[in-house]
Amino acid sequence: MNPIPTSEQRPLIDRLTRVCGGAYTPEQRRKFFISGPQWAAAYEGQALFHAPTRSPVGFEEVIRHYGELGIGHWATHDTDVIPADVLMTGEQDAIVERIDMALRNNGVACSMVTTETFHHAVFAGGPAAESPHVREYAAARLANTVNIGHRLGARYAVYWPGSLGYQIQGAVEETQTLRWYADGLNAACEADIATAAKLGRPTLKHCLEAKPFEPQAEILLPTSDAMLSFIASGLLTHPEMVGLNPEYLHELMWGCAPRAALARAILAGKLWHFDINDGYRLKHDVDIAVGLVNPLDWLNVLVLLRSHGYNGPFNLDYKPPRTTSNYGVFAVSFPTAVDRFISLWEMAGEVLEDPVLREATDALKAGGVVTNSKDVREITEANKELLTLHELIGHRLFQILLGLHKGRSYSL
Ligand code: 3MF
Ligand code: MG
Ligand code: MG
Repeated sequence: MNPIPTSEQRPLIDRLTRVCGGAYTPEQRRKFFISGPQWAAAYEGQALFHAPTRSPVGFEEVIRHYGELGIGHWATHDTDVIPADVLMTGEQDAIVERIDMALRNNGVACSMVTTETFHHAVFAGGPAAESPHVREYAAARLANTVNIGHRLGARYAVYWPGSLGYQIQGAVEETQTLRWYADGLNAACEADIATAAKLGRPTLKHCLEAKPFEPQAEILLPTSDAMLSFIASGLLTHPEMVGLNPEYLHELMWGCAPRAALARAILAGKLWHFDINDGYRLKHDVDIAVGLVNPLDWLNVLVLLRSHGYNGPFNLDYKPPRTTSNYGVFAVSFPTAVDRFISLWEMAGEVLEDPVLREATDALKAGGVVTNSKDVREITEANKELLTLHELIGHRLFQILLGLHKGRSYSL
């Protein structure tokens, strides 16, 4: 092939994307509670060892693209859209007005707001640092974000306490830090209750998001399970207002089965929000788009969520790779991520209806014939053949993932 001139590269991307087929329409995409974060679309490709590869993109452009693509919801950190030094000033109000206008003009709703308590130098010691001034400032930031959320019509607030931990052992007393962290959340809930009452709106759902490593060396609440125990610890004044925003990759990173973490959150009644992405076990937070690494696991995750009637947001918290251009972010990255998610969701529906899977699981639950329930040998023998169905179930899920249950199209 000859070298491709720059002017022909976008048409090539567009043509090959069309050839891939299988795209859903914006109207179909809008039927799902899918949210696109400001920070995902605006990510410029920078990291500790990486210079940016894309140019900055503001919220007006992101919201316009989301509207066109059929991503019906938008989420943001406070500082993604409001520079830290004008937060809580009149300038903030003017920006929030512009956001509201952009959302209305593009038929996009704000689903979630979140406070950045990990990036700015003021949070070098974390959001629950020793200094009472830092903690007071953090609490004011959380309350301010809650108010922005109400102003924009959000129903969720998310908290990723990224820097709640330490680099240097012994420098932080864990119980004290966790108490201080709870004070911040309590202040956010109190502010929410007051604002919601004033506006006649329901209070927000406050969702904690865990990540096992990064950006601190040691993390005080590294997993969704740790957060469940924190919610139940007695430190929160409104535990009923606080639930979870698990992130698929964050659970995978520590070696967990994400589906099992989600199951525990469902049993606790705390699965309220879900960050969807993909990546690898025991690696750093690569934030690859949903389904590109573990599609079979993702199918199983969505079967669990569909069968339990999960109706919260699916938040596209991934990072378009550094190799994707500004153009590619909206031409390829977001539409394909959304469409893989919807394909997997549809397949999860097929799994739940599939006659082979249904009969196999029913048979396993029926078990074999046992006459003496204390006879260990008889019980073992009675179920021995049936248990082969576990492997057959795996095969059938693979067939559904690849569409092979409808017949193979490749000719021998
Ligand atoms: C970091 C994350 C965060 C959180 C966000 C929401 C930058 O790994 O996943 O995204 O999702 O802060 O509160
Ligand atoms: Mg992540
Ligand atoms: Mg996340």
